[in-house]
Amino acid sequence: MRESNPFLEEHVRLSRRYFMKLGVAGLAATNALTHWAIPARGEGKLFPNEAEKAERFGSYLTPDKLFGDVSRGEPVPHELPDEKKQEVGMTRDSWKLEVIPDPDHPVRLRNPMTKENGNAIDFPQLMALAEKHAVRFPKMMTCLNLGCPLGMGIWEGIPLREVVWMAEPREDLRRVFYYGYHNDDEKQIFRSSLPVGRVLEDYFGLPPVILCYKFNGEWLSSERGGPVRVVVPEHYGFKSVKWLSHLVLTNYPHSNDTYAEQGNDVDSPMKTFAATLSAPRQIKAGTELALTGFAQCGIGGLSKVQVSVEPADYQRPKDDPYLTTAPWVDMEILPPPENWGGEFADGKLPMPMLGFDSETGKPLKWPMRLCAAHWAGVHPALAPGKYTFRCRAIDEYGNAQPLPRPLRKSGSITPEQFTLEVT
Ligand SMILES: Nc1nc2c(c(=O)[nH]1)N[C@H]1C(S)=C(S)[C@@H](COP(=O)(O)O)O[C@H]1N2
Ligand SMILES: [Mo]
Repeated sequence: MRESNPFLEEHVRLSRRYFMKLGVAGLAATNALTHWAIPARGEGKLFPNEAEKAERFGSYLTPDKLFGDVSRGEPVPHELPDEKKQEVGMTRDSWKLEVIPDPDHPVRLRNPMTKENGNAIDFPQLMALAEKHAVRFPKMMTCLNLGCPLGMGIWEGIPLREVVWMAEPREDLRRVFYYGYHNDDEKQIFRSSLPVGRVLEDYFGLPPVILCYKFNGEWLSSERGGPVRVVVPEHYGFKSVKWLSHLVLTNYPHSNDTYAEQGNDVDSPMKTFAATLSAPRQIKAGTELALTGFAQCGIGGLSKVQVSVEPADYQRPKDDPYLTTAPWVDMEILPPPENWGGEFADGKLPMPMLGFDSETGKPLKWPMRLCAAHWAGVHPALAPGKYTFRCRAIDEYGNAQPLPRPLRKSGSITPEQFTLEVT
């Protein structure tokens, strides 16, 4: 058994309070969370096991060192020695951002910003812009190709549009391409893109697309993409390019994201889904199931989390591929945490924060879009046998999520499902 883990305390505290209110024997289940053995990090960051997941979402915000890392490159840029980082612009002292027209699909710029002309943007200039324009907001980082989100963070930066306007675009600007340091090897480039409209305006009350330089109140670490990365609030991780070095303003009307090359859906925003953190795989007959978990509140919002338990040999009706007739039981979405975790002193968030009331420091809406929500609940006791356990979310519009997609590579598209044995 390992020592109690401070990162798990908030999830345990909230779910314990929930179970106490119900007077259920769920305490044992939530206590068990704190005694999971946490394996060495590494590969596990991409495919976390139960214990790592519990740790990643044990407090509302994920500390940097527990965050999942998806970085390409030979070598991976954040593992370069410090001297090399300094040489290639991967430190705050040496960082430069060029803003240039696309040579193949030009845009007229009055003020292209390049190292050659001596007017590329540097970190002190970015900080000067931050004094006027800095924003912060909470967002979950999720890789389109991985089931488990990489973590939940507070991202701080300046709206990308401020820098686009500085280049004084005059004509033909349709998209913004951007990429980061890639070992000066064309083949290693990791590029993403956005329509200019999304850069210049914030649709549907979304936070702006930012040039991000702080994560959970600290300078953005090299692993998270520091000194500066793009963060696109509503998108999967691949739009949030790390070690940003170039903005390319283009008249090309299509996305040319590196991620499109592997058959991914590169334009659909983050989906809503729910999953368990603590759920038995084996249980005694007559014992209620004490369950806890997290949800990703995607672009469709989140109104409910539900679980269902059906006999494993049950022949599901052929005309119900989306499981509408499964015996769904509502779970309870837990309230905002008192201690937000992450690296914030006292677990308090700095204000102002987009989506929060500055006076009270509380979120204006709960659960928050594009963020995590934690849940807990109890499923009635079962007779001995083998069962199929499922978990799903219901979005703000009443749709069960994730809704099916005819392309597997479009984010989490299958509800969580596992076998439960009752003895
Ligand atoms: N320059 C660069 N940016 C990148 C990547 C990369 O390999 N290189 N990976 C992307 C992908 S696919 C994801 S899911 C996110 C992961 O962000 P994180 O490592 O901070 O969790 O970063 C994105 N930004
Ligand atoms: Mo990703």
